[in-house]
Amino acid sequence: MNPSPLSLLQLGLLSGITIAEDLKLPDPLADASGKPAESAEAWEREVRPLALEKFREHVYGRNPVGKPGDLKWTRQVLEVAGVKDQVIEGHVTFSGPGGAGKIRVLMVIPAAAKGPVPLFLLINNRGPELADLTKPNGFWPALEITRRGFATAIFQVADIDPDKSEGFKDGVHAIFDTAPRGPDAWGTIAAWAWGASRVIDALEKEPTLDARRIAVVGHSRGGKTALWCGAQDPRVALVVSNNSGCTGAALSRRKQGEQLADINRNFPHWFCENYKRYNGKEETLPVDQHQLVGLIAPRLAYVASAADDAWADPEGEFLSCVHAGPVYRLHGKTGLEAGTMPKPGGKLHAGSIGYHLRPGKHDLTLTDWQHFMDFANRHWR
Ligand code: GTR
Repeated sequence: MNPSPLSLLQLGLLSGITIAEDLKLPDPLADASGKPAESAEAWEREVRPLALEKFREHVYGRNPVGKPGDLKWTRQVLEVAGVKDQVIEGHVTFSGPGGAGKIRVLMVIPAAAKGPVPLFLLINNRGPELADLTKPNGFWPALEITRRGFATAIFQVADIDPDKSEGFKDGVHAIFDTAPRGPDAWGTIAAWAWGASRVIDALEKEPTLDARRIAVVGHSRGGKTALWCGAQDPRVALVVSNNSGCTGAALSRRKQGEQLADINRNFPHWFCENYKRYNGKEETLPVDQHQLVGLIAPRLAYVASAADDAWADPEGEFLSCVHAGPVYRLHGKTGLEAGTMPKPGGKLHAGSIGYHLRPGKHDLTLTDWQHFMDFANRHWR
């Protein structure tokens, strides 16, 4: 990776220049009056609700519903040829004014599990064939995850909202959007994040799982979803963002790789209408993405970049982790262990924010998963 002159300047923070001065990032500790919170309690009371509101209003949109009153989880054990682990197929069902919804979940629990096991829940934004346990793949290496002692589950984003711009006529929008949609109505990423929380509603009751050690993992658009889910849902103990890029972990104000005008043009359904007002005017956004990582504090956050993934701006993803640090430190935690971006192949696993830079292109691979599991082992065991 050859950093541009601009990013070298921004990485000048490593030699004492702070990027906050270069990019004028919003202070992740500031309350409504602009004063930094002085304790974790004050931050939780004054800053967290405010930051969540800003992300709802200007970026992801507002959900019209929380946990539906009639949410149900039905499941059965499946026999899969050649798989010794316990395989469970279940459905989360719910309804709203516009009809009923159903999310299929496939879960694998290590055969050797002796007590409640931690879970890696993958938000699958690719094809359902990746959930076929008879065809091992790096995107969801289920049997490698169970071999290392974790349970894992997967669901398809399309079960919540198909990934297309059709005027919000299908998926959970058709079920729950009654009033005409306002400029802050939820987009598709918010809908997926809501769906991930509904899967957690179901899985937190599974007796073989440890509900205090649930990791939510997403790649790219799924990574944006994992971050927004974890920012809002305190049951997520570890949020994993893989190559999430623009409106995921990458700082918008850097305007490197994919920018707001690109994402809002190509994916007009992902975010709320208000977000389009900031196309080309990233510096006027009331928030930036380091605050999203900060909203995960004091829980564990993990950001993974790929060295050849310039579209996702690896440096911008790394710098969000750096600038979420003050929120972690206020909570008595180390954010990233160091402010220096690792070289390709390098990782930072000691702090409550983990990071690695995988050599290669935009993808979710077994190498990424090995890092996620190493990080979880280090902090959970
Ligand atoms: C790209 C998009 C990115 C990222 C990616 C993906 O086309 O520009 O923001 O989400 O798709 O999901 O793979």
